[in-house]
Amino acid sequence: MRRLSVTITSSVLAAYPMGAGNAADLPMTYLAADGAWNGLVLPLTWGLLILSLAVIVIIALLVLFGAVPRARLIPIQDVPLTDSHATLWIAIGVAVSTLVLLGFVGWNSMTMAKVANPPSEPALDIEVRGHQWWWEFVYLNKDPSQIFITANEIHVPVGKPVRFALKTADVIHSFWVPRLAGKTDTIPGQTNVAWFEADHPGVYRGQCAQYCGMQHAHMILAVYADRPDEFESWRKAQLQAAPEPSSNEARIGEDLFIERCGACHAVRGTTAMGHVGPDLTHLMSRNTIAAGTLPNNPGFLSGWIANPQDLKPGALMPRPDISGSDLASIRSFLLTLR
Ligand code: HEC
Ligand SMILES: [Cu+2]
Repeated sequence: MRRLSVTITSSVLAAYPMGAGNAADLPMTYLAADGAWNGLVLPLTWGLLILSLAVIVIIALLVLFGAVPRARLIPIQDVPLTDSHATLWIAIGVAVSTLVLLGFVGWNSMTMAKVANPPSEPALDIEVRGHQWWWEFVYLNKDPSQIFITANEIHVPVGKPVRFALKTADVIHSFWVPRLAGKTDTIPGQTNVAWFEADHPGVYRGQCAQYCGMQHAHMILAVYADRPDEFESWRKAQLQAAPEPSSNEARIGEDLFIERCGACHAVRGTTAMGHVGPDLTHLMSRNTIAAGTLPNNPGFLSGWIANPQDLKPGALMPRPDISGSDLASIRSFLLTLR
């Protein structure tokens, strides 16, 4: 169903260029590090992986060895109940595993202590709110005029630690950007704290890592690690309110948007102030919509507004009962939100 409607919308509007790189296409791995947090944890990850593989191989070899019929089989009733030879091997086995496990407990505790806090005072504090099935990001600041909200895509300055206050609007989600840091759950009624630092400029894919309902798999996020000057100009742009629409159609679209969509979506600079769905003030600065599910271009935008349930079944945005011309006006308003 989804593929069908995607094909229809994309072929109808194939003339529009696709947004640059969908985060959903990026690989996810925790076995490579791109920043301080994962850099500190990676040796432990590999250590545990190698140990676990070694245990599997050793146990498998011992089982094989035990299963191979020996020249002289002892009838079961002749096997002594206690055998000092066997007890010795059991003692050796228990001692070796205990020592190895204790070693890992120590290594684990040391690593946890190292990543408990960022190496230096964070350059940025972001409040993350998990929603079924998208991410809301509030860029916190002591100065209220510097606070802004965005969704599903975050920009961070490269080479600087960023701290996250993790909350949820509904159920338990888990904030996970594997190349940068491990998972941290968002738990109702609680604020968890996480941090990471990106070493290289680039895009890192993240994903909700705690099953949270029907569209859990389409709860993707993207972290854009920008050079400090790029980050600063992005931040300045995000702080701006939406511009006054210049075309007539976009102006009509704005009124329709406020009336039809404003209870759930906010566009700063207008009277649309809902917070049920993503803040759309700078919608067109994002590469994807619907939490990394679709590229953000006029085609998918139309398809999404016309019937979100077709593209992301179960999403908490209802199918609006709207005429084609109203939809076109709303779309031309949305396209002004850069
Ligand atoms: C009942 C609340 C509600 C109403 C009404 C509503 N939306 Fe939404 N909208 C949502 C939610 C929730 C999402 C997030 C869906 C997801 O990704 O799972 C969303 C997502 C979107 C997105 C994608 C944003 C992004 O960055 O991913 C756009 C664009 C959008 N809505 C436009 C509209 C328009 C235009 C209207 C009016 C015709 C509208 N919405 C009406 C709740 C609503
Ligand atoms: Cu989730």
